[in-house]
Amino acid sequence: MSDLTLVIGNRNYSSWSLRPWMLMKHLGLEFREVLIRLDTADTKDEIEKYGPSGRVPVLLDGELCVWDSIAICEYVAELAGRGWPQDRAARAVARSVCAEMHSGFVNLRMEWPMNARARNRHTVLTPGLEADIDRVDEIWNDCRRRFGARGPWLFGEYSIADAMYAPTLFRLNTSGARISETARWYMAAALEDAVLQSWLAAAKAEPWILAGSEIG
Ligand SMILES: N[C@@H](CCC(=O)N[C@@H](CS)C(=O)NCC(=O)O)C(=O)O
Repeated sequence: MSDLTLVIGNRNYSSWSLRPWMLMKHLGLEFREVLIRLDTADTKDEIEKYGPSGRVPVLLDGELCVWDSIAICEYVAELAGRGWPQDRAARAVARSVCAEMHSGFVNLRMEWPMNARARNRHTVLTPGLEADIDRVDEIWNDCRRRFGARGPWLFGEYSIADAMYAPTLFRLNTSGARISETARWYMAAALEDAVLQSWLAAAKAEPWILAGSEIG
């Protein structure tokens, strides 16, 4: 039996927290949530009560501590017995696009920080930002075309890849990114997802403002 607690940051701004939270909800796992406000004098001390990296998300399963979004996604997928595509080739591509998101997209991350409830933001499109958006578009097209036949998600059924790209949905939506028709279709369907909508509703109810993420 698992005894799961997911430690997250502000729902409106914490893109890394959103990823395992989305996956765990989609996998139907029950868990408690602990929310730690980011960017306060106590943030580091509060996070250190739960995990060693000074960052959220952190997952506690009884005595076990798992930190870093991708490690948490892997762990809960093992608990649930699903989360990656079943086909080996599809799974390898899913792992590739997850690794690329986890290690890259620096311009997208810095220039369009996640601000889930914000709309109609306008910023200068730098070449680096444009390249990141184009690459996301290319990934979504490729996954949908090759692996998406069995459902609306990147690999048909919901997978870790959709969770890893969930903050990108908010980022592109906030700033009205121009993307291809296939990417728009995926994004529209994924934004309507009830699980994502429940995160957004909670984000909208948060009173806290992080000035550094209020861009555009
Ligand atoms: N590589 C980590 C990144 C986690 C991360 O940067 N989390 C941010 C919130 S989204 C954080 O904890 N910031 C705390 C701080 O900067 O004090 C992961 O994938 O989980």
